[in-house]
Amino acid sequence: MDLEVTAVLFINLVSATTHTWYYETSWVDANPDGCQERKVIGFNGTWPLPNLRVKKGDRVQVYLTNGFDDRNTSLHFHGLFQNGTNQMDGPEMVTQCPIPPGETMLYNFTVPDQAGTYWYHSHTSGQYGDGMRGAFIIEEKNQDDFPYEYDEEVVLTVSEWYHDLTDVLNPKFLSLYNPTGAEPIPQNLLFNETRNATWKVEPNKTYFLRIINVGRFVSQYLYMEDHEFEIIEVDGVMVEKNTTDLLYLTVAQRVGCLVKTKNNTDKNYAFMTKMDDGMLDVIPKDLQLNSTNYIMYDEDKDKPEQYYIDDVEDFFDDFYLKPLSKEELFDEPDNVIEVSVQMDNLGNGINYAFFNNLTYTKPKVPTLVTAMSSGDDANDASVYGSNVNSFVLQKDDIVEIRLNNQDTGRHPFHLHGHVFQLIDRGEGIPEGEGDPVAFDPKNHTDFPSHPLIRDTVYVNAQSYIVMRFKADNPGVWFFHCHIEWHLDQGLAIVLVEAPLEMQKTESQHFTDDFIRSCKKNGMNVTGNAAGNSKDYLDLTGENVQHAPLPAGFTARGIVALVFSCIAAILGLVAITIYGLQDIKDVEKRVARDLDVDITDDNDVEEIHESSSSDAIESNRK
Ligand SMILES: *[C@@H]1O[C@H](CO)[C@@H](O)[C@H](O)[C@H]1NC(C)=O
Ligand SMILES: *[C@@H]1O[C@H](CO)[C@@H](O)[C@H](O)[C@H]1NC(C)=O
Ligand SMILES: *[C@@H]1O[C@H](CO)[C@@H](O)[C@H](O)[C@H]1NC(C)=O
Ligand SMILES: *[C@@H]1O[C@H](CO)[C@@H](O)[C@H](O)[C@H]1NC(C)=O
Ligand SMILES: *[C@@H]1O[C@H](CO)[C@@H](O)[C@H](O)[C@H]1NC(C)=O
Ligand SMILES: *[C@@H]1O[C@H](CO)[C@@H](O)[C@H](O)[C@H]1NC(C)=O
Ligand SMILES: *[C@@H]1O[C@H](CO)[C@@H](O)[C@H](O)[C@H]1NC(C)=O
Ligand SMILES: *[C@@H]1O[C@H](CO)[C@@H](O)[C@H](O)[C@H]1NC(C)=O
Ligand SMILES: *[C@@H]1O[C@H](CO)[C@@H](O)[C@H](O)[C@H]1NC(C)=O
Ligand SMILES: *[C@@H]1O[C@H](CO)[C@@H](O)[C@H](O)[C@H]1NC(C)=O
Ligand SMILES: *[C@@H]1O[C@H](CO)[C@@H](O)[C@H](O)[C@H]1NC(C)=O
Ligand SMILES: *[C@@H]1O[C@H](CO)[C@@H](O)[C@H](O)[C@H]1NC(C)=O
Ligand SMILES: [Cu+2]
Repeated sequence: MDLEVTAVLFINLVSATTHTWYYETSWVDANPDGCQERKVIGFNGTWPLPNLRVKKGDRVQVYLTNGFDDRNTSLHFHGLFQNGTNQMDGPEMVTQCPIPPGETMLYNFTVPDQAGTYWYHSHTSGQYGDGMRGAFIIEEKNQDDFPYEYDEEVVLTVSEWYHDLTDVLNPKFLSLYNPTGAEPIPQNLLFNETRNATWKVEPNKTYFLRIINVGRFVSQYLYMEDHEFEIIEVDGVMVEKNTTDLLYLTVAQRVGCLVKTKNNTDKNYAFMTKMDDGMLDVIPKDLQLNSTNYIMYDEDKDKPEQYYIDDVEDFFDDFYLKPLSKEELFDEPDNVIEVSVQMDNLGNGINYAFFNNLTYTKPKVPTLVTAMSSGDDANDASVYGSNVNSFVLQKDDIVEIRLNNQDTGRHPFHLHGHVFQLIDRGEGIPEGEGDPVAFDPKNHTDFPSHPLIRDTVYVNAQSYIVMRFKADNPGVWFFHCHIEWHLDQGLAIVLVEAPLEMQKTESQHFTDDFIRSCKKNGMNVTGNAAGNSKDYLDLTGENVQHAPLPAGFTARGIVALVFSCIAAILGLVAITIYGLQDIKDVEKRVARDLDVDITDDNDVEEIHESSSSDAIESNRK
């Protein structure tokens, strides 16, 4: 299926391959869970997308053509450093303008110092949840450099799956009628983009299993009947072997494990995946949380039944993994970024996610454009806008991020362009069992001398994580919750690292493709967050978040109000996002009753905040 154009270059006896791939996005019909056919995003009319494979040091050239006629796209290579090629990182409005319909963008970069299990996905709202995702594997240049022995390598992606498209789910989710921010409930779990899957194995072998959670929401537990996982890699970082029978993988995390097969083919075994149902706001009766797949030794023998374990809460805690690099704990930080996470409603009634009271709001030009064009002002965080939540870092600073989670859910955070040391992680405090606990720099357990290193970590409910990294990769790097719903709610900050270094570096200057995408979007390739390139300190006209709720008005108040309105109209007693099938119509009718100005195309973003909050106020009187 891959038409790969390969050129081998010999430079001073060092060989590096250039891989060139051409892909065009399009809608494809698929039925991955065997329960419902739907549209998914394919490349060149095919889905699932290919697993891409390169070697350390190789050059990658992916020509991505936007084959849609009504929407933008983008492509992110998750976990890659993009050292010197920040514009190839992918997130739209952070490091590039979105690729408009009909346009092509060349993603052109090398992978000089990374090897391991990575993946690629669209960084345009919701698209990867609609299937635009695949594995990206970087092998060692010489197999001898790989620190463990194995017989065969196997890639395995897991994810949760929805029968509805993002186009249907997102407007319901980010809606005045979903004031608690309940995330859509998935219908199934996928295993290698299908269900009831078979992994054919041979006896007496050691497999290197590269597992990637390519989902958009739920973490998964993985466990096998009578087989163990020997963890050797997390997120591209090799670690000392540690054995477990129960893995926990948040979305975007990867784990590389050795799995030793039995010495006979007497029977087949179950390979289970289970949703972290603690993340679901409601659990529909017919939702299967456990999913059975098959480790197949002999196809003539019976398929295994579901395999049960006592307790999933006792999963392997990655905090204790020891990187083989033996990298020591970084010194005391030069720069401490302290952020707290909350979810709350703004004046339009919609539930947003906040870092330090700011919900990420896209600037008018990509933040990288501002960093490259603002000269010395690039060191002044204000040019990136008051609602982008940017932090400027200086070259080679040791940076510490202290993240205090005031929300009652667990969240997986990802930093682009780096791996980081996870130096502390507090225990979770379940909802109703106490107040959130923040990291206390004056009173904490000793940091590990050789901490865990990876690119995606979870923070527990109402608790904290502390991370350190060295700012040795000039660029604009997104730091965000990898739950796509939460990113759409604005759970992101932007780190602007050594912008003056970037301005001086030839390879960071924009390619023709980059400039063309911006022009086609009507965006300049200079300017501050407001698009102003005359006075970078003048942010007049920048995008900002909606006004706060009127004083004294709470989410609970909105729930009561909205539910009673809906109940009044439809005669329903209770309603959850799951089952809100006819929201489009309901919305219009409720809006009319509330006297909310809702546009005909039903775009909730276009509700005028003044009129909607006025409407709420007047209804309360
Ligand atoms: C994808 O389609 C384009 C034309 O749209 C073609 O040039 C390219 O070779 C195809 N790529 C693959 C991998 O088949
Ligand atoms: C998996 O098994 C379930 C239950 O038997 C069935 O409904 C579904 O269609 C199967 N899916 C696939 C992809 O085989
Ligand atoms: C990719 O980037 C390299 C390094 O800048 C450059 O030499 C090469 O020409 C680029 N590839 C294409 C197809 O433009
Ligand atoms: C998953 O799919 C990939 C690509 O089709 C395949 O190479 C791999 O063997 C599959 N993994 C398992 C565990 O079956
Ligand atoms: C096969 O494995 C079992 C369990 O590990 C062991 O007890 C047995 O001795 C092994 N048999 C052979 C022939 O190696
Ligand atoms: C597995 O290896 C053991 C020990 O080498 C051998 O006795 C046994 O026959 C092998 N099993 C199979 C199914 O090949
Ligand atoms: C799902 O798996 C867990 C752990 O094995 C088990 O306790 C539970 O009963 C299973 N649920 C169903 C519906 O099979
Ligand atoms: C393995 O993990 C356990 C905790 O799960 C930890 O106590 C131990 O130090 C780890 N050992 C290695 C070598 O990673
Ligand atoms: C966020 O807002 C609350 C309430 O207005 C205030 O107490 C807190 O200091 C603010 N936090 C930050 C980091 O600005
Ligand atoms: C330090 O933290 C521990 C455990 O979190 C707590 O029990 C103790 O009261 C704290 N001590 C001070 C002085 O805050
Ligand atoms: C980026 O490259 C520079 C040198 O070219 C190196 O010092 C630095 O460690 C690299 N950063 C990362 C994150 O790989
Ligand atoms: C682009 O820049 C020009 C000149 O600074 C300005 O007149 C124009 O309004 C800008 N366009 C946008 C879309 O910001
Ligand atoms: Cu989250």
